[in-house]
Amino acid sequence: MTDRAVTDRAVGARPGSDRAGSARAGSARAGSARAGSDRIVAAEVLVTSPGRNFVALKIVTADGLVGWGDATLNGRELAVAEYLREHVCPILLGRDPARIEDTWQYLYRGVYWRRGAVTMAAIGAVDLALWDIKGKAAGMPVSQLIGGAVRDRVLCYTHATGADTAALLDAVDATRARGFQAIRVQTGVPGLGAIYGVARDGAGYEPAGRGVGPVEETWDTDAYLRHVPGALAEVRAHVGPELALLHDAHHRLTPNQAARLAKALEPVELFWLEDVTPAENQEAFRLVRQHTVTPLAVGEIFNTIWDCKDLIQEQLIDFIRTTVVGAGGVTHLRRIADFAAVGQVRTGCHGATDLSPVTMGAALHFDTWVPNFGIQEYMRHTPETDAVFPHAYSFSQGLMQPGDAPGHGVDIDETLAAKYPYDPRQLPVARLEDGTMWNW
Ligand code: CS2
Ligand code: MG
Repeated sequence: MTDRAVTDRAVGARPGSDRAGSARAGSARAGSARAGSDRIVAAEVLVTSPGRNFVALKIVTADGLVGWGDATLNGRELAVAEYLREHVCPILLGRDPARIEDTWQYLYRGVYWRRGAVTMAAIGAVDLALWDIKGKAAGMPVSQLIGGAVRDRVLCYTHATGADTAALLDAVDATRARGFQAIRVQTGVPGLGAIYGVARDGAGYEPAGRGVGPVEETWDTDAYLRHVPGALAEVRAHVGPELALLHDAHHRLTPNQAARLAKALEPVELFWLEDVTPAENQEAFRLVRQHTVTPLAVGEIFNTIWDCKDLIQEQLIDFIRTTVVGAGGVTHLRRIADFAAVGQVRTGCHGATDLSPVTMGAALHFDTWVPNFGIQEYMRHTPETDAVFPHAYSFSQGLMQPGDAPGHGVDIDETLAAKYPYDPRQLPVARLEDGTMWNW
């Protein structure tokens, strides 16, 4: 274990110590966090790498309750870890853990530099830890606290990938045999080498690789557009009409190319087509929407309701992909979901392996509650990760359920976590054949 491995810096104090006392005085001056009886007495950041890097936040209360949050930002993990350690953990001390909304507003409005992936992942981690504590204090799962489940189990999808169509069909068959009723299908493209989203050599899909710099891949949108509609039509013919099929274009297309692809894929009857075009330019979705009825999903890289606003208001999308860690926790994701319901947009939380089991547990509580639920992404973590993060959630026959443990139901074995020190990893980059940097 290195000193980076675990509990890098415990910012905290025992009840009654000077530090806790002065932090309480600070809260009192702000007139904010004095109502409840409990207080936050420690906030620690833990970085562990059981197969890939995860950042976790542990909040401890004077009553001895422990809450866990996920703060993992794939490929930029230590930025969030430092943000929490230096800027957030010290100001949590002495606050009332029950006042989740006030803490959310304090961290969001208080910083002045609002939004952004790093800030919102840090706020998300605090929020998840506080909901976990509230659940443990009440002896209730998070889904109960936010209004109670409207469904016991939720539909989830996983990924099947193949370097060519034959390999993809085999992968789809194997995935169905595991019980999945919804499958995201990604295929290699003739003439191109390894591409993002397609697992290499049948290995488990993990986008972050080791090495000094990122892996460089070559991308050719015309080759992709020539190949994908036919390949996905073969998958549909192979599986029949009922299996839900999804596809992720990973922000690579121009608006016109995106519209052409979505239109060409209409006969495949996708559950959704994801990230057809970079969503920084949200007007692009107007062009895509005008030309197709293929359902559109976007939002795994969105951080706040402001990123989703126009797309929902103008009904340019069908599914919103934000999840708890990326978008400021359960507190903020609820707002996004309620706003999405106005436009009959359904949820489809991001659930790749770079989101820790803490996010999965909290997302599943949210999923069982949210009225406008669509689907949940689920990629199995490695057995090492599952051992570090014992959890109450489970998968069976294509459905997941969060379990009924108090809080979000995900714990961390700190002794085991300490055996997996931080392991620098890089996400790949893509270039066009002439060397131009492209979206991956
Ligand atoms: C993907 C993710 O799950 C998805 O839909 O887009 O693999 C995403 O690229 C990674 O989570 C990035 O960290
Ligand atoms: Mg995606």
